[in-house]
Amino acid sequence: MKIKNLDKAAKRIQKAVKNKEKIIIYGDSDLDGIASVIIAKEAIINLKGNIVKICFPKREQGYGINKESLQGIKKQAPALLIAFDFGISNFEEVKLANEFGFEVIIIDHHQILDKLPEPAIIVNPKQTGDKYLFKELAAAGLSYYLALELLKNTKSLKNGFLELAALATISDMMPIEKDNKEIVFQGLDLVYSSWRPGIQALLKVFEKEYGLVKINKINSLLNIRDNTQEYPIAYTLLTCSDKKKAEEIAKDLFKQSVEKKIKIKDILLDVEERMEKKSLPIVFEGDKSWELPLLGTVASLIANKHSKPVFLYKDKDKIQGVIRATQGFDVVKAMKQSADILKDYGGHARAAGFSLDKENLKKFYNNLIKYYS
Ligand SMILES: [Mn+2]
Repeated sequence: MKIKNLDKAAKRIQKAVKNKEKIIIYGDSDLDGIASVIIAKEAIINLKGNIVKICFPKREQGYGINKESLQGIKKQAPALLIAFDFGISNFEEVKLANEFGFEVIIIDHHQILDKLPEPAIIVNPKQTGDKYLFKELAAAGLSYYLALELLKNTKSLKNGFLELAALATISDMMPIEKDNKEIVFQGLDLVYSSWRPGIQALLKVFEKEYGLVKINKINSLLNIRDNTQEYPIAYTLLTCSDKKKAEEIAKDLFKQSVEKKIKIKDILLDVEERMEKKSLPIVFEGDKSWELPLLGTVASLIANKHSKPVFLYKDKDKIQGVIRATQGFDVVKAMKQSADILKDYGGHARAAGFSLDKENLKKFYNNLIKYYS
C-alpha cells in the first residue's frame, strides 16, 4: 500500500514541470523542513522544473504557512505551491493561497486536527483513509519518497537525498523503526562520504574540535536559526557549492552553538527556579526575554527530567509557545479543548506549538490545569 496522494502529488508536479508552470517551495525552518525542501528542490530541478521561489517563515512569523509570506509571493501567482513539514493546520492560509491563485500541495507529518485544509493535495500518513502502515515518517522521509516517485528512472540523486532524510529523521526524534530505520541506517553511512561541501565542512569542524563526529551534535548546529538572513543558515550551508564558504559558515555555526548552549542553560535554571514554588501537573511558564527558538530544547530537557507536559512561551501581545512531553501524553489533544481561544496550534503528541492573544492566556492555562488534574 502506498502513502495516500503521493502519486497524485508527484503527477501534479510532473504536470507543472511539463507545462512550465511556476513552482514555489515553502518549508519549515527547522532541519526537517529544510531537508524536505532541499530534496524536493533537487528532484524538481533534475526534472527541469521552473522553481521561482524557495521560502521559509521568519522566526517572528511563527510556525506554519503565514499570510504575510503569502502576500509577499502573491505576485508569482498563478503557481504551484508545495509546503513541507507544515500546512496541515493552516486552514485559513491555504484558502487564502487558493484565492491568490496558488494550487497547494501539503507534504506534512503533523497530527491532523478535526478537518483538513482545502483545497489542497495532502500527503500525510496520519490522514483518514491512508492505508500506509508506517505513520512515523519525518517530513524529509515523505519528501524522499516523493522524490523517488518523481525520478522513477534515475537513481543517481538518491544518495544525496538519503543523507538529508536520515539527519532530519533523527533531528525530528522520529522512532527509528521500519522505514525510518532503513532511511537512517543507509543515510548515515552516506553522510561521511557526502558530496555536499556543507556536510564535509561540518564533519571537519567537529573532528577538529572533538576528534570525533557525533550526528546529534551536527544536527544541533543545523537547527540553529539565524534571523538576519533570508534563508535559514542550515539551508545555505547544505546547498552551498563552495568549499571555502561552507567551511566559514560551519565554523561560525559552531561558535553560535556554544553561545546557544549558555542561553539554554540560563532559561532552564530560570524555569526550574519558578517550578520549585509550585506543585502542578504541568509546567507552564513564559518570559519576555526568552528566545522562542531555544524554548523547544529547554522544554524537552525539563519534560524528560520531570515527566510532565512542559509549556514554555515568549511573553508578548501575541503569545507564541512550544510544548514538549514524555511518552503517554498527547498535548495536541489537550489543546483541542482550547481550540476557540488559540490562534494556531498543532504538532505531534509530544512536541507541539501554539499561539494566542495575551488576553486569553489565563483561560488557556486554566483549561490545561483542568484537563491534566
Ligand atoms: Mn518535522
